[in-house]
Amino acid sequence: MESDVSDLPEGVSTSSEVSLDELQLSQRNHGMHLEGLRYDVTPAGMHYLLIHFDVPETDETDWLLSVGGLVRKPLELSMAGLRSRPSLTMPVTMECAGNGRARLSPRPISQPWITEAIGTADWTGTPLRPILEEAGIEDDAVELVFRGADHGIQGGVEQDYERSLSLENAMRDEVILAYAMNGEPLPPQHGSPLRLVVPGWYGMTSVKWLTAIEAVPEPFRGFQMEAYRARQEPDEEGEPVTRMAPRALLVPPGFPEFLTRSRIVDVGRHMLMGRAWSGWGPIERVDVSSDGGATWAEAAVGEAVSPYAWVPWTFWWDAAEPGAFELCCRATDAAGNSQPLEQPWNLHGFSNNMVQRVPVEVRSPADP
Ligand SMILES: Nc1nc2c(c(=O)[nH]1)N[C@H]1C(S)=C(S)[C@@H](COP(=O)(O)O)O[C@H]1N2
Ligand SMILES: [Mo]
Repeated sequence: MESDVSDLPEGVSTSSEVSLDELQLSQRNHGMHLEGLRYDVTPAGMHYLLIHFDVPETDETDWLLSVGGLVRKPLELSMAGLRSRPSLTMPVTMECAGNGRARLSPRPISQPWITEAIGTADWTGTPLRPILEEAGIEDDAVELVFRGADHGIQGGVEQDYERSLSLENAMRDEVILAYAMNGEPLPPQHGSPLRLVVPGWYGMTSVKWLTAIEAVPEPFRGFQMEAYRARQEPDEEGEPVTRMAPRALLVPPGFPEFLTRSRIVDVGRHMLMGRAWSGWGPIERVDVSSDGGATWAEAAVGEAVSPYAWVPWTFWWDAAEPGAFELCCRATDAAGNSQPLEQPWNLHGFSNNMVQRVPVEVRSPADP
């Protein structure tokens, strides 16, 4: 869907070419290489990154997490203390809410993701709920605000990175304070020494470099809460961005052309593989198209390595004739949510889960 370009709001561009500012953002915040979809758990260096400001200088030896605000017993927790508490390790698929933004028209000017703002890491941490119970949340608290150690200016507002969760969402069993990723201490860029991990939600919720948790009596209206809302107009209230919309991605088959990354495969049968996930429930089916979404056939869906991780899927593609094809894949979750063929537009480019399109040239083996 195209928005009306006659009165273009600030912060969007009608050019399909990204600016140097966006290039700079996309170098600091790299995506996952799509061939990395072959791994159940993404190698840490391949996992996407989104860092709003700078990676802060942190030291695990004197790190203290404070739990305060409307609590009966404020806590100061050291990393040694957090590590000695019960631990939980689980693979969690995380996706940036801005994934898919770069193809929108007009394009919201921000980190220009195409489809690669994803990854699945094996996070280890301690469940949040027992800590909240120990602190004793007062009855008049409605939300928890999670504060990161990073600081900067966004939208003209100087801020620490802060996001909130309702008590109900924060108390869920799968919400952890993570100190390890893929069996190693968190790397600096992923939140060392401590981060929140909220499975099923878009990544902005999983606050990195976590220094404070504060119980508050009103819904928190900080910058990062107001920013992550889907709106058509700047002055609209909009809908909060929460859980991940379903998405399937495929490992691009064959080999790529360097600049365009378009694919070349030989005539024959090819096993396509990919992953699919949704924050709204298990993946029920994945469909594949080789004609740009005109016709679809069902893929074989495998087992996820955890309830919060993507599922693998495979599909035998019979590329019988040479020519130009467009591969697409589409996930449907148990709640009945699926992926559109046309991209949903909003002012900041959130939750664009339009189906992936991979142009492929099928050549006969005799072609040079
Ligand atoms: N403190 C802090 N936490 C943060 C961010 C940030 O900039 N600062 N970025 C958020 C966003 S938008 C995303 S998508 C995820 C990315 O996590 P990753 O970089 O470990 O993949 O972290 C979230 N947590
Ligand atoms: Mo993000």
